[in-house]
Parts: sequence; structure tokens; C-alpha cells
Amino acid sequence: SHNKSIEHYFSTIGEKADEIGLSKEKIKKDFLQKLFYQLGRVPAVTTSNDLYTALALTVRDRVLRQFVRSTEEFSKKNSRGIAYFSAEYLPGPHLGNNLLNLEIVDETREALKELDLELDEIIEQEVEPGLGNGGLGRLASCYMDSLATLGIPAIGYGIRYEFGIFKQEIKEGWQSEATDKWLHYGNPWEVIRPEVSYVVKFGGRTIHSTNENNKYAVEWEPESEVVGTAYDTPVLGYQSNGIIMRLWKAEATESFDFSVYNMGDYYKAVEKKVRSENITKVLYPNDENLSGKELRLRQQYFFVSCSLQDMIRLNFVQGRKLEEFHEKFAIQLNDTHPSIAVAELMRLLVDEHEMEWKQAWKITRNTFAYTNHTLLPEALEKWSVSLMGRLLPRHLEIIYEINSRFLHELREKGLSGEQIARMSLIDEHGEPSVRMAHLATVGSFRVNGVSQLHSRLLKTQVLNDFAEIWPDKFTNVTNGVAHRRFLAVSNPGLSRLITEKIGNGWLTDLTTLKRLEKFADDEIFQKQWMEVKLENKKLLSQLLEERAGVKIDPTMLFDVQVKRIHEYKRQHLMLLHILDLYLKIKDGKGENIAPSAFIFAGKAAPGYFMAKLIIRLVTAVADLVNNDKDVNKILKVAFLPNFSVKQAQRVYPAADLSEQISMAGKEASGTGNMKFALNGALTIGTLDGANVEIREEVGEENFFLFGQTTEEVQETRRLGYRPSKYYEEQEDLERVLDFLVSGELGNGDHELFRPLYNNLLQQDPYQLLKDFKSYCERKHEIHQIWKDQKEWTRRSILNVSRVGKFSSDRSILEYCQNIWNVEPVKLRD
Ligand code: GL4
Repeated sequence: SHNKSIEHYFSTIGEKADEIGLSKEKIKKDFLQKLFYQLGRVPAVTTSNDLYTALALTVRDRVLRQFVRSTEEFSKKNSRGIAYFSAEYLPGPHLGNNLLNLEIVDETREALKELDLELDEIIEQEVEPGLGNGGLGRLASCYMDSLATLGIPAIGYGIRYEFGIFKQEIKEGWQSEATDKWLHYGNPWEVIRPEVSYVVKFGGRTIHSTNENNKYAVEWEPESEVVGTAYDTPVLGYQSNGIIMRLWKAEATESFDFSVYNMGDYYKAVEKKVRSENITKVLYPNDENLSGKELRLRQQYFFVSCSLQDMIRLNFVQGRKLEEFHEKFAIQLNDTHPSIAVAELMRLLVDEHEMEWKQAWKITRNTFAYTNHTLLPEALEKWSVSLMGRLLPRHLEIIYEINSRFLHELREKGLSGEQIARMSLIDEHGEPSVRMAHLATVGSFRVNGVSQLHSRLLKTQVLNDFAEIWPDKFTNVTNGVAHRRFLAVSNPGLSRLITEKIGNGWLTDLTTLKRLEKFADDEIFQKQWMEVKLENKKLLSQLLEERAGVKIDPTMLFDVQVKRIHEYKRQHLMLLHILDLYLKIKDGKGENIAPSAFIFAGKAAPGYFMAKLIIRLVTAVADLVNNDKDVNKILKVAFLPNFSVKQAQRVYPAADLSEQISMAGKEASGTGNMKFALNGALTIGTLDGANVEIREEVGEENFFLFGQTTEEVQETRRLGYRPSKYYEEQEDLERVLDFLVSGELGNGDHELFRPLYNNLLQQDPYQLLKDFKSYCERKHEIHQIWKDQKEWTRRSILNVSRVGKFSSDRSILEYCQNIWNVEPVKLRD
């Protein structure tokens, strides 16, 4: 009976498996049933959350049905499965996206209308899972979307943080953090799998012995154990497949509870439980900065161990030998966060399944592939040997063994002692530590960066020694974005307009947007294009009025920078320019300035002082500009608090100008840059990350380039960069910088922005002062082009028509071809 198909079971209840109840009538009926029987409500007495939950459950049924079907198809094909290991995900709201993918938006809207309910209001109720910090987590979710759509047997493993990324509030101009209780109203999308759970050990010691068969064996006697339980969220692809994101929650093991309980110490038992559950309580809010905290390593090991145990179980369930593990699975490591998996897989194979080291190592190295997402030195993970030894004593031994064999290999190749020390998995400078990027590189069959530039720098700089001995291991996969979410769902106006012109093929093949190119000069089309943009800008204006208290004229140029706040991203470069414009207007020299609204959003890591000060500067500049009658007809500044996927979906469609102004060589790729361009914003940017490729695609004349190249930046530093030179030579710049400490910003406090001022004049590690002039010049040019709305719109259309490359569908196909060696399983034509 185990082999009966989903078709069979549905036939026993008089239904067909692929008739998944997509009609208006069935949706309405199911919705009411969920409301009555699951929530005990009738439409007349419901809360908004009841309505949302009932609809989400109605949709989830349909999503799950697709998921079950896909699983069935996949198991028939028996192709290699992909496990995406990521400590972060940012799925965004599920409801709207799932409705689109099921193609039941209109049916659902009508079903609700018959009950006097508004679909959009219900969609608005959803609280998104904030299980990531920024670009890296969002990329993981874009990839889930494309894996599902393309029909690739895949699973995303991660951590079910009870508190996701903090909620950002602005208090007296400063960022303040509140806990994100995203589970407070329940989570209708997840399915708990209490029977899918694994024990994970921590601490203690290892015992080495030779057993009765004269076989060397290692036993790990842990100090404590926790249990990880699977929580599954189905992720639906467009029109077809479903895959799952499997997140682990930590709980206390029963055995531990009982042993203490029997001794009568009830509180101690409870304390153990609480401590175990701490592991998955909260996401570390640092993006591109390591915390070095023990709990973080616990989290990483915990989810990796559960996931690998789960995969080994699946391998056996499918009747495979462990020796075939790497043929059955490929594991993609999303940065080094899950890289302890290399040692854990070795431990499971060698210690628990008694495999020979050599064979285990071959399997391990043919299973993992590693994606690097940043070159920033402060983000490259290292764990002190002493911490690792305390928490994961067996893994430290395994890492030493991997290292000793690896260094031996290098010696045989004749490498110098210096080079060998540089490549070692252990950094011996200062306190000895484990270099996780080296572990991931040595333990993988492929290493990739996330844009052409980044992958080149990875090979020539950060991992240069490795690229020299293993040139074929290194490759590039330029990031992409889930264009269904970031265009079809979030910008219905533009989507409709595009589909009217070129059909809806772009939903599954973004490169068909090319067909829009020939309408770039069509005046009627341009007018429609402008109207859509204006509507989106009105909606964003409303949001900004509600959330930021700033009233913005929607006809202004919407000049937008939204992303994590970091000095290398240079939000403060944009602020220096705004102040320059402000001072010019005050001098009566503002005649060439196009009325502009400068919009910022993004979170700062709670412990990152400079980033928080930059937010304070945004709010100070906003106060100054918005309240100055000489200026506020021409300039407005707003900080939209608590940036999230949900907010992002409102921002990109309304932007005219996208700010991608990081110092060259620092932004690995960026993905916001792609989302803006996809929604018709033009870009002002440096030659950094994927900007380089965006410019190549949209054409030089449609991308406002400024600033130094990566090579120039490095040369500037090599020659001894002196930022004060630019202050002394450029009057405008001097004036703007002095203004920071003039007391006119931040309620007369001269000292408030002094740290920023000093930093820029003395070190300026991201070379803002050197790039300031070319940035301002480009802005000036932009303002002149903006005055010619037809020309601007023409360029906007061209931008959209040429961004086909940046769909995550394309990225995932490249992973399939160049890394995983799997082929998509098409479920529907
Ligand atoms: C990041 C990069 O900073 C960002 O450029 C890139 O787009 C993203 C996804 O590859 O990864 N790396 C880290 S760490 N956080 C990011 O957002």
C-alpha cells in the first residue's frame, strides 16, 4: 500500500489529484470551512487575523497537494537531490506569492468579494518570517522559488528562529531594536513533523580505542544533548512544483529531563529544557560581521547535524548505500555559516557508520559545494580553537586530521612554508583559530563567487593560493532574483502593461522582456509606463506619510537607497550630496536641481555604532530639509523604518533612481540593484558587484557610472590615501563636511556627528571623499535628464527590457549545469 500514488488516494474520495480545487466556488467553500471548523468563527465575528489564517490555510492545502505530487514525480526520476544549507532565509509574505504561483489570484479575489471581503486587505495582514539579515538570506529564498519552478528535487535546510531579525523603530532619530515576535499570531504555512527529529550532541570528550576486531574507533561522550525537530514550509514554484524549506527547532531531550527529575530537582530539569531551547531562540543580527559567540556556533552545528542526519536517513529509506551518498545528494553551503558540515559528515561516516577515512573523504569532497558571499575581512568566519575544542571536541580532531593530510599534500607539491601557513585550516597568528572558508574550500568540489567581479577577486585575492593549486574548482554564478515575486506580485500595474504588449512568457523566461525594446520610443506606451510608475509612487508616498511622517509629492524624482546600513555601502555619500544640494538651494543656486525625494531604509547591526550614527544622520538631514520652507518644495528626505521583504515590495516599484554606490571591490554582488532595474529604475552606481554586469546588459548610456574602479581603489590605498587632500581642494566638500559639525544638524549638538566627520577626514576607509566629485557630477546630469520625462521613460523601458539575465531562474540553471550536474524535472509543459 506504500506504493500507491496520490492519484489512487484521491480516487477513493471521488476526486482527481490534479483537480486541486482552483475554482472560485471551491475556494470560497474551503475558506468558510477553515473559518468554521479550524478557527471556530463566522465571517460576522472575525478578526483580520482570522480571515488571513483561514485564507492561508485554504491556500496551503493547495500548495501541499502540489508538493506531494512533486515528491512523487521526483522519486520516480530518482535524480540527484540538492540540499541548500543556509543559516538564513527571508521568504517574505507567502500568501500573495502562492496565489500567483497557483494562478488563482482572480478566483480568490472574487470568492472573497462574494463574502464582502477584500483580498488585498487580507494579504496585508501577513507577518513575514524575518529569518535572515539581508541579501544573503533573501538570495536563499529567491533560489528556493527558482528551484521549485524549475522542477529540481531540492530541500532548503535552516533554523527556525523564534525571534527573527529585530524590529527597527526610530526613536528620537535613532534606531532602536524590539524583538520580532513573528510567531505570535501563529504560522499557518508550516507543518510540524514531530517524528522527524534527531539528537545533537555538544561538549564533553572523545574516547579513542581499538575494538574487539582490532578496529580503531572513536566515541564521543557529550556533555549535553538537544533534539532538533523538523518544521516544514512548502515553497511553491510557478504553475507546478512544490519543494520544502525544512527548519529545525531545538528542544530538550527527554532522557535528560527524567534523570534530573528523578533526583527531585524539578527546577534544574526545567532549566535544562530552557537552555536547550535557547539554541533556536534568536537570529544574530549581524550582516557581514562575525559575532564569535558560542551560541552562534551552537546554532550552526545544530542545524547542520540535524540536516545531515536527515539526509543519511533519506538515503537509506530510498534503499541506497552510504557509499553512494554523493551520487544521491549535492549540498550547497550558503557561505561558511554551515561549513562545520564538512567535519560533521566526516564524523557521521567514519565514527557512526564505520567507514574508512579515505572513502569518507572522497564522499564528503564530492558532496559539498561552497558559495562565498563576501570578501570583507571582518565577515570571514573564524572560530577559536579553544572554543571549538570545548563545544565540538570530535570535530576539532577531525579538522586537525583533514588539515594534516592537506598540508602534507601541499608539502609534496613543493609549496613554501609561508604559503602553507597561509593555506592552513588553522590560523596560528595570535589566538589559534579555525578558518572556516578554508575548511569549506578544502572540503568542497566547487567554490563560487556571486558576480563576475567578485569571483575574480576571490580567485586572485582572498582564496588565491587555493585557486592556484585547484583552478578548476573555482567558478562564478552571478546572483539573480525571483522576478515573479519582485515584478509579478509586487508590481501588478507594470506586469499587466508588459503582458499586454509581449504576452506572459516572461513569467517563466525573463529574457523575453527583450521584446519590449521596440516599444521604448512608442509615445503611447511611454505614457502608460509613466502612469504606472506614478501610481506606484502615490502608494509609496502614502506609506511614507504613515510610517515616516513625511509628505512627498509623487511627481518628484524618487531617489532611493534601501539595503543594510554599512559604511562600505556608503549611505553617507548620498547624504553628503543631499547636504550639498541643500546648501546650494540656501545660497539661491538651486535652479538646476530637479525636485527630488531621497528615500532610505535599512537596518544597522545593533552593535555597529557607525552604522547607527549614519541612520541618525539620515533623520537629522530629514528634519533639516523637510522643515525648511526654502528647500522642502525641492527636496524631501525620508527614512522608512523596519525595512523588510514586505516593505521592499512596495519600494522597488516606486523608484526612479537606484543608488548602488558601494566602494568598488566591496559589494560581492548586490541583488537590490537587480530588483530596482527590473521595476524600471535607472541606476547610479560604481563598478562593483553585479553592477558591472547590469551596466553591460542595459547599456552604458542607461547606467550612471561614477567613482573609482576596484584597481584604482587599491592603488589609491597603496599610494597612501589622504582624504583631507580632497577636503582642502574642494570647496563644496569642505563646506558639506564642516556642516556636519556646525550644530545645524541634530538640534544644535556640535559633537553628535563628530565621529563620522573625524572618520572621513582622517581615515575614510571607503574613500567617499575621493569619489564625491564624480558622484555629484553624475547626479547633476541625472537631474537634467529627469527634466525630459520622455527620455527618462525611454531609458526606463530599455532598462527593463534588458534585465532578463538577472532572474534567479538563470542562476539556478547555472548551478545545475556547472556545479550540481542535475537536470530539471519538468512536471508540466
Ligand atoms: C552578501 C553580499 O554582501 C551581497 O552583495 C550579496 O548580494 C549577497 C548574496 O550573495 O550576499 N554577503 C553577505 S555576508 N551578506 C550579503 O548580503
